[in-house]
Amino acid sequence: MECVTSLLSGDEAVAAAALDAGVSLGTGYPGTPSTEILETFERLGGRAQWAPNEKVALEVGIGVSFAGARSLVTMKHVGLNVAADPLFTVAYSGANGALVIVSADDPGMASSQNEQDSRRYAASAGVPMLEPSDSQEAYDFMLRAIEISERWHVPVLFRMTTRVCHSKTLVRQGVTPVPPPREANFVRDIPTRVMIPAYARPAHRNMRNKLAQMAEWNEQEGPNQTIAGSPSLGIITSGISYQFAREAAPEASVLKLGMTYPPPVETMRQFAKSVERCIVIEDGDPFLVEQARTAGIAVEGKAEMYRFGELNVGRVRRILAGDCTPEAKPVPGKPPALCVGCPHRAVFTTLKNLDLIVAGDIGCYSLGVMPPFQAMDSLVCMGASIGVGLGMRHTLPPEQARRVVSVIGDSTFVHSGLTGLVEMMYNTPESGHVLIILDNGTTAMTGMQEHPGTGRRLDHSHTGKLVFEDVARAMAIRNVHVIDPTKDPKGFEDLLKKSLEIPEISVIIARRTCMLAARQIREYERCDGQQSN
Ligand SMILES: Cc1ncc(C[n+]2csc(CCOP(=O)(O)OP(=O)(O)O)c2C)c(N)n1
Ligand code: SF4
Repeated sequence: MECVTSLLSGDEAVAAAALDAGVSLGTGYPGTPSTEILETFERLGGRAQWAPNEKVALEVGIGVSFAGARSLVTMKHVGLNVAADPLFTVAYSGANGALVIVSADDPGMASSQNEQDSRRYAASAGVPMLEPSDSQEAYDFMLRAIEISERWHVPVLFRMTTRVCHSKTLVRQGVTPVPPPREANFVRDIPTRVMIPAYARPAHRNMRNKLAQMAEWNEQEGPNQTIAGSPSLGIITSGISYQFAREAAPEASVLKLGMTYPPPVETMRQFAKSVERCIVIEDGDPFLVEQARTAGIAVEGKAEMYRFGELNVGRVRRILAGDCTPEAKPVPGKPPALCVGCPHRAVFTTLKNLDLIVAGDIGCYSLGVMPPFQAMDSLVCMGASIGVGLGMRHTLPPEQARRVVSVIGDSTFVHSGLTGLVEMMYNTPESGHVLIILDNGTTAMTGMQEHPGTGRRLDHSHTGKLVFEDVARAMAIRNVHVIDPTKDPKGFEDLLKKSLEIPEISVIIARRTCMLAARQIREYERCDGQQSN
């Protein structure tokens, strides 16, 4: 492989490493800040596809790995919750070809509904975790992750954070030779891959043994680095926090951990002993602090107030100084708003005018909560609008129950609304229920990705299409309507009122293409020779 140096974001570096390592299939579900990994992988010539959701993406990745080929699965941190079920069991069955799962965390919630720390999943599922701190490490560690996965036959978690995903640094490719991937080939191995209790019990023990071996390897050869400095201050850190710590205290001795689970406890102990004061600088949860203290290593951690939001150089200086005085409030930016001409506007105008109780969901349309609409009463996680709406319908007094509607985007409906619709059909509230699917023909919020409802693949080529009205009718739902609320606001209002009056379930598909995506979609359709809807 030729050596090249280029300026890459962390996401691009992961994609480049996956390509250089011969990853056979990249699969995932969009989510900021991870989305660009698969888009880049496809652009570079890799085989990449969007799954309906993260659970399916991981399951496909597991299948690729069981077939002996290399797979990359990408998602944002909350996606790991959706993929947690297969994750915890593939931790037992293990991988054959490399299985690397990127989970991109969003400390500070630039574009997320929570700031959970993916490192907890590594410890909880018993899966090794690597954490790059810049694009070069994103590239190098991805190659390491593939090596670890195939050496111990384990899935590997790869934690990135917003700044590592999106910042660009120089990356030198092609320096480390990568063992070539094996040909995909099915070899039967029932006790390893069929996790009935009889096989899962020894598999759990085997997984713990492998973790112990990996911990030992991490001590000796792991991607960790000690930077000698003043003996009076030692900093244990990982990921992007390393960059902040270096700038905040250039004189300090630093232990930068690249593999944070299983942690190299003895290396941490020796390092802590070598300095007068040892402090852990990490974003998110006090994960490394807890790992160190559990092993009896005396380290300082950050004060609780620094658990919230992203770290930066200034905040790290404050942590080092033990400064717990209130921080200056960031200058408020312009509040986000739906685009002028956005098709969601007509829907939220009607929801507000009718003063409905709106169980909402996640997407551009979450902005329906902002003025001038303020027409969203709940937002929990992708797909939750339907269940939450049904729960309210089941229990509110009848005059309130009849005002409840669930509102969900098209990509979100495919991701995790389908089973909610089954619940709606199966456990119908006495007053019925109304679901509005906002079909703007794209996954707008994360940058216009395709999904099964668009009928186009990740590379925008034509494929099978999930037709929402057909799905609803196939579930024996009688009241299924398709309308463009922007074109016919009065018709939409009348339809909604009528649907709320009857004690039955109704699905209203509010269909109009996202204004920003419309031109591009017309172009894809022209190429496909298809008719625009
Ligand atoms: C489990 C999970 N995966 C991914 C995301 C990131 N995300 C938030 S909403 C969304 C989809 C939005 O698309 P759609 O429902 O079509 O609404 P639109 O933005 O087009 O209005 C995605 C991918 C998330 N919040 N949670
Ligand atoms: S990107 Fe599209 S869906 Fe999102 S606010 Fe703008 S017009 Fe609406």
